[in-house]
Amino acid sequence: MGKLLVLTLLGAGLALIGERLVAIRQRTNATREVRSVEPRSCHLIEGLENGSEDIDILPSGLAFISSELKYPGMPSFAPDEPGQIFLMDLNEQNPRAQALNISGDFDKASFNPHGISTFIDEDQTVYLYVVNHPHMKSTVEKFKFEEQQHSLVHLKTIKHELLKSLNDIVVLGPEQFYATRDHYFTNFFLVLLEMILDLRWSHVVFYSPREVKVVAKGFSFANGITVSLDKKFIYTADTTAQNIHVLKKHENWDLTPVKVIHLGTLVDNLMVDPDTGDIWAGCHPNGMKLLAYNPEDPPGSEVLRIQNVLSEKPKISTEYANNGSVLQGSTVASVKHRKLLIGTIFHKALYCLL
Ligand SMILES: [Ca+2]
Ligand SMILES: [Ca+2]
Repeated sequence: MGKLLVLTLLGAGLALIGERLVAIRQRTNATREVRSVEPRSCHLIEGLENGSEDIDILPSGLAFISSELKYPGMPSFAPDEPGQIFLMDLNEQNPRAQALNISGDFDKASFNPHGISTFIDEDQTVYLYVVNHPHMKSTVEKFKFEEQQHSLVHLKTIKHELLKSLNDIVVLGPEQFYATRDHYFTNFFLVLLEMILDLRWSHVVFYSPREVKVVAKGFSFANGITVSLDKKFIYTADTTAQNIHVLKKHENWDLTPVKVIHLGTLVDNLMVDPDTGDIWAGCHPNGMKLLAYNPEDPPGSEVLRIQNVLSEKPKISTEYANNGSVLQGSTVASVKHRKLLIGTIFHKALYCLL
């Protein structure tokens, strides 16, 4: 009886592991290859060699780029260098990326910038909010942008019990933002377990100085977050569920589900085209190639555009795709007047004319 029980338990255990492995391979598109798609003209951006995870473009055409992210489980080609924020002026004929100076009471050595979001106040002051992972923890840093000085002045660090394992942020008021928590756990091994079991404990948090609350939950891996042009809807990417959630924003900042757009690729950051309202999504066509990085068979890049987001049948098109020979691990695609910037977790960045 004892042996039979051991055998039964062993069999059940192996079956469960097998089932989980199959599920992970499906969630990460482990067998998928991409075919190249390239806009009219693209070139790599000089000076951005070690990641450009998130990119936010101001109405004036100035683009902020977060660079050199260190994220558990992901490769980093510049592990000893602190992160930086770069600026590019898309009004220039040949825009160049230049690192911004950071001033104020701020520990630059542990700067590890991830998702970013800009906010323009009524008096036209530009603020940049940055998800930071100093020593692999999560904070939100608020900076004031000083264009003449080409610098960011650090104003404050925001920390909260609910603001853990942060990924991206969208700022919608002088002190109000939504942020995605990509995992419930913060310990790497527990995160791994959370992913393997697909617990769906990832969520979206609302922050204001008065109130902090969870406003949307049940995500496998909540990642990019942004807002519609009319500010009525929030778009959130669920990476390993391979979809985008459209959520309605209410007066009290609560969010309610409207619909889910399935993309069949591992969606990372989302940006909205200021001219059309289309969503541009930086995606990972094959997540397994990211997790098990092999320079001989690198992870590729993919950018999708979603038109007529609120209609019954949104139109989804591939605007850029590459097998990793040019660009690896794309996270974001930011557009402004037919100019496109594509960023990556740890690799290069691309500038294209559409
Ligand atoms: Ca962002
Ligand atoms: Ca992200």
